[in-house]
Amino acid sequence: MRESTEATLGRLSIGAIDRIEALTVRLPFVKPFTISSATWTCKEALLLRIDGDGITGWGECVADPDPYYASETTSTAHHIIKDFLVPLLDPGITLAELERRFRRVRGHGMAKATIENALIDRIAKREGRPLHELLGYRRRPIPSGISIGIKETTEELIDAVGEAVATGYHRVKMKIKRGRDIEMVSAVRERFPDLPLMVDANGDYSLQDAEHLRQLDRFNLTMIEQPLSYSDIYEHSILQRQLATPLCLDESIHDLADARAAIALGSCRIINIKQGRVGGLLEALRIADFAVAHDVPVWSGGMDETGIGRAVNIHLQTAPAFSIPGDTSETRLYFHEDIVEPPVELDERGFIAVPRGAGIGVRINNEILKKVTLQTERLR
Ligand code: OSB
Ligand code: MG
Repeated sequence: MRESTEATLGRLSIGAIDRIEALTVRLPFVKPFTISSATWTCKEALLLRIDGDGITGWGECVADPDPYYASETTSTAHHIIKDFLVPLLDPGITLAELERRFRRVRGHGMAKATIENALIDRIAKREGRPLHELLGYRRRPIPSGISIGIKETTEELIDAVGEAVATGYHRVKMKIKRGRDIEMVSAVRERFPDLPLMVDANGDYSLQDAEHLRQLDRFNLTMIEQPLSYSDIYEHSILQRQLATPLCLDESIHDLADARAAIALGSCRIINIKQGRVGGLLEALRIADFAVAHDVPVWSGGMDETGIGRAVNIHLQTAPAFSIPGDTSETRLYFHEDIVEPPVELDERGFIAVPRGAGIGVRINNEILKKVTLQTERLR
């Protein structure tokens, strides 16, 4: 993050806090989503609502109910938020002070991001400014990419890719795993020779698979995301030296220190930044600026968020450092009905318009929210 941005944001006061509420919601997916380590049929998420001076801020935790993508879960996030992070919130402290206090809590970036997001939404609404403007960036159309899960058959996969291309997505990511890789990538590449295409293994391979993974080099992929373990940085540096295709790290990057280590070791040539994974918007911007200064481009990943988290990711991508289309796709791919309005839609050229309202700039549909809420708990 530019020093001026860091200072400006750091000085903002979190303001009044009258009430904090945690909600657990469950939204059925339009279709199941499969990665190498999990299949999800619905989005179960922890939401945080922070009220103060009549202004409401919303934050969405990107953790899943299970630890199959990351070690944090909705339950661990709820625990950490309720018992360790909320007690650190004093009205009127600055965002810089908030981050300083949060550092005592080791890890739990997803839990921290939930609170940070809700507070920043509330601050932006208080100032009557859209989130991207508060972060210091101008509106721009956001190019959209799509992440396609592992399919039962090659035909299903080709259909999904074809639909994505017809809709206008700027690049397609396909999930792979051991035994469901070369053949499927080959089929997609043959059918779509010029498509910007990448793969994401969610850590399914080991270094012993290096020779096997080298076969991917012939498909002109823009990158291979997280081929090795969710926690590894070192072995990716060995693998990267054996592959022509750029590696991209997702799971392994929890904060700026991880990004520095990965870049210094040559573990990746691209980074997938999920603000909800790295502790929030401020750390995401620090990683983005550090990476870009070291010639490592970044893009914004997604966690199948509801419209709350999706809106945050859209605002973040106005930062010029985000130079590659992200995993922010149209709402209709995930949900029949979402808890916010309006839904994310692509224009005829495959771009997303940044919401214009104050804060995250989308409205909560209370009727739908009520319908999908499993549990509500007052934390303050
Ligand atoms: O690895 O990027 C990933 C979804 C859930 C968990 C992990 C990942 C993903 C995606 C989908 O790829 C991103 C999205 O469409 O929001
Ligand atoms: Mg990924």
